[in-house]
Parts: sequence; C-alpha cells; structure tokens
Amino acid sequence: MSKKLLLKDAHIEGIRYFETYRKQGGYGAAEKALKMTPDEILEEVKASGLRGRGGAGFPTGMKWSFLAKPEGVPRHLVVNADESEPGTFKDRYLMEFLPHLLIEGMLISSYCLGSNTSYIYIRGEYSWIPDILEEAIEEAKAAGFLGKNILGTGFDLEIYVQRGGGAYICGEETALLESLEGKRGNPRLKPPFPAVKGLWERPTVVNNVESIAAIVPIMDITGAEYAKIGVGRSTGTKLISACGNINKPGVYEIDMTITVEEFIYSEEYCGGIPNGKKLKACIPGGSSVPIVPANLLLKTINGEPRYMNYESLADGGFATGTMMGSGGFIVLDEDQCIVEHTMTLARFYNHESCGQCTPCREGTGWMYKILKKIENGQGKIEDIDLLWDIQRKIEGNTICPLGDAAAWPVAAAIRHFRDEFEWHIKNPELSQTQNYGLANY
Ligand code: L3W
Ligand code: SF4
Repeated sequence: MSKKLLLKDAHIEGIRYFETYRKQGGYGAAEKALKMTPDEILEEVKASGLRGRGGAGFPTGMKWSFLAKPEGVPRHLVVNADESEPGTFKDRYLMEFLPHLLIEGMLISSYCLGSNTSYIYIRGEYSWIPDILEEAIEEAKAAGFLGKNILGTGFDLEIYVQRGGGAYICGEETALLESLEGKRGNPRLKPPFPAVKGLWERPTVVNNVESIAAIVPIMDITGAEYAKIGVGRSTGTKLISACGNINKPGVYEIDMTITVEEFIYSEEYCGGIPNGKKLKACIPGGSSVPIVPANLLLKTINGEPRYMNYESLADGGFATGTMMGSGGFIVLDEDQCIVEHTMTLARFYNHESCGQCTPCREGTGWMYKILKKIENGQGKIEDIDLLWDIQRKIEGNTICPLGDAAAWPVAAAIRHFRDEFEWHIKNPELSQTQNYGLANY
C-alpha cells in the first residue's frame, strides 16, 4: 500500500473545517516552520526533491531559490489552481476536501518566499470551490494563522481567491499572471521568468496546488524523510486522477514506486478495465503528453516494467515513452478509436489557442480539419504525412507550451497507431459508420 501524505485525513468527516483539521494536527507544520528562518525552510524544500506537480516537474526548491529579492519590491506567491488539462482533477479534490492543507502550505511557502499577499487563481468552471476556500481563509484568519502578525512572528499574510474566466491558456503561468492583472490571458515571452518579473512586474513564484500542499508534509516529516519516499528524482507522493475505461475512476495518492500495470489492474487503484476488455493505450499525464500503446505502457523498450514515476514514464524519449505531466491518467480500452480521440483533442487545442503565434493559431486548426476529414472517411493517404509535417512545424516554435501540447498527441498517435489512420482512409464507408476499435479488435 502506498504511503499517504496528502490524503491521509481525506476520509475524516468535517476535515474541510478548521476545527477538525486542527484536531488532526493541522497547522502544526506551520507552527514549526514559522519558528525557522526562510532560508532553513528553503533548504528543507530543496532536500525534499519536490518537483512541480502541475505538469513540468521543475524542482520546487530551485524555483524558489531563483526568486529575485530587490530591496523594497513586494514579492508574491501565486497558486495555479486553473486545473484545465483534460483528464486532470486532483487539485479540485484537494481544494474541495482539504482546503486547509492548501492554506497551511501557502502560509509556510509565503513566509519562506517573503510574500505578504498571495493569490489562488482558480478555473472559472470550479464555481463552487472559491466559497470553500474563502471560508477556510476566514477560519484560518480567525484562528490567527492569517492576517497581521501571525503567531506573534511579525509576519503578515493575506490570501485572495481569483476566479478565471474558463480559458485553458490561463493555466500557463504567464497567461495566468496577465489574467490576474485584469488583462486578456495571453502568455508572455520567457525569459524573464516570473521569479524575476511576474505579477505587476514583481518577483513571483507560481506553483501548482498540489506542490504547495506538499510543503505541509515536507515540513512535518523533514525534507530528508520526504526524499526517502519514492525513487530517484521522483521523490514523495503524487496524486493521480484516473479516468477513462477503468472500474474505479478517482483520485489516488501513489508513492511512485508502483508499476503502471499495478496501478491499472490492482483493486487498490483503478481496479482493472470494465467487462474484461483489453488495454489499448494510455495517456498518463493529462491530454498534452504522448499517448502510449499497451505494449510500451506495461514495459519499457528494454523489457523492464514501466513505473509510475517521472523517469520511467519518459524512458526512451517520445519514441517509446511519455511524461508524468499533471498526473491525469486516461485509460483507453480496445474499443476506442485513436483517430477520433486525437481529433477530439485537436479540436480542444484549436479552440483554446490564444492566437498569438502563427504555428499554433493556424496549425491547430489545420490539424483538426485534417483529422476530421480522416475520421469521416474523406482523408487521403498523403494527409497522414501532412499531419506529421504540421505538428513538426508547431513543436518548439511557439511562445508557450500549448503549441507543443497540441503537437505531441498527434505525433504520438501517428507514430504508434498509423495503421488506424490508414484504415480510416482505405475504408471510407466503414470509417463513417464504424468505430475502428470496435471493428478491428
Ligand atoms: C526561473 C529559470 N524559473 C523554468 C520555471 C518556470 C515554470 C517552471 C516550469 O508548462 C508543462 C507544459 C504542459 N528561472 C526557469 C524557471 N522556470 N526555468 O519552472 O517551466 P516550464 O517552462 O518547463 O513549464 P510550464 O510553462 O510550467 C507546464 C505540461 O506541463 N502539462 C500540464 C498541464 C497541466 C495543466 C493542469 O491542469 N494542471 O494545465 C502536461 O503535460 O504541456 O509542458 O514555473 O517559470 N531559468
Ligand atoms: Fe497562444 Fe498557442 Fe502561442 Fe501559446 S503557443 S502563446 S496558446 S498561440
């Protein structure tokens, strides 16, 4: 059984409220941290090996150490709760059921970073969660854990919750900052990174909800102990939101030492695939990461089992591997049609492109149109190469990662499932009436 750090108290009735959270030892980590210096906390976070849980996996301690500290300029912590990556719903779970874990993590992190005004930017569609967070903020304030002179330390902190307007692109950190400033959420060119020039041009750390929540157990058990959980550079625990063709969709906390096979088939996690169907493929890190066929998902190219961690999932690069991403784990059984699935994703990225860069603005639309043609039995065999060419021209040529995120699913689908694209083209009538998966497996 995986060790639980974040969700250990999630089953306790009323844990959403301060009194119950406190009874379980809540805010103990903050009390401990506020007796330490910011530099000592930073050392703990670095020692923990925590990597950003939003998708990029960037080392949190390193990001915090990049924060510029010019004299007299305020600094900010911004929590990225714009969880919009298809297949990803773990931050929603944390905020809905354990809001004080996030608030406590923000208190420790804000103290470490020297932020007296911190923000939670939450996706607009999570319409019921800001009230939960604001209630938790009020409770924490009433108990002296937010506001002026917290626990007599002289440290002041206010936390504000800002709702997004429902745009996926506002999950990209610089688009988020633009939106928080009241502007259209267009990503900025980097560098400068937010750590140097962020919110209102002030040094800013933007971190995912789960990353900030993980600061609480790190302070509880120490960074060194946290780093002992997991394997290699995949330290600590990771929340996985599992969905698709599985018996038990939900949010699971894993310690990154289990295999993909165990995650999909064991009763502790996904509980296998309904109706005894075969596993066809999986997208383990949210819709932006490459899809992997079952043979490469259950083992690596060297025949080793594939593990649920950053390194093992990426083993072999994009030719045979994928990414941990945000932990949005989407399972596809033998009945699913990869062309239809890829088309749906292409439509999503085309719709969500902010339109600033030509390769993304135009390319995502072209990819969607070509995929739609193929799916509807009107494609030509040259269209497959055209699709490949378009995705190659998007990848690496845009301001923000949405371009790559749109290109990778198409590239991986063609690389691993070219036969399905060809089937649609060679069987136009069947293509219009049948699902490839149902017809061929
Ligand atoms: C200072 C430097 N800071 C890097 C910081 C940077 C950012 C973090 C990671 O995209 C990915 C994307 C999605 N000085 C720095 C520095 N930083 N060098 O480190 O940066 P980066 O550019 O690697 O990634 P990103 O822009 O944060 C995130 C992928 O995640 N994704 C997940 C999407 C998830 C959601 C969700 O719903 N949670 O949308 C899935 O694959 O495609 O590649 O903070 O400032 N020298
Ligand atoms: Fe906008 Fe796409 Fe360019 Fe990102 S890659 S800035 S979403 S056009």
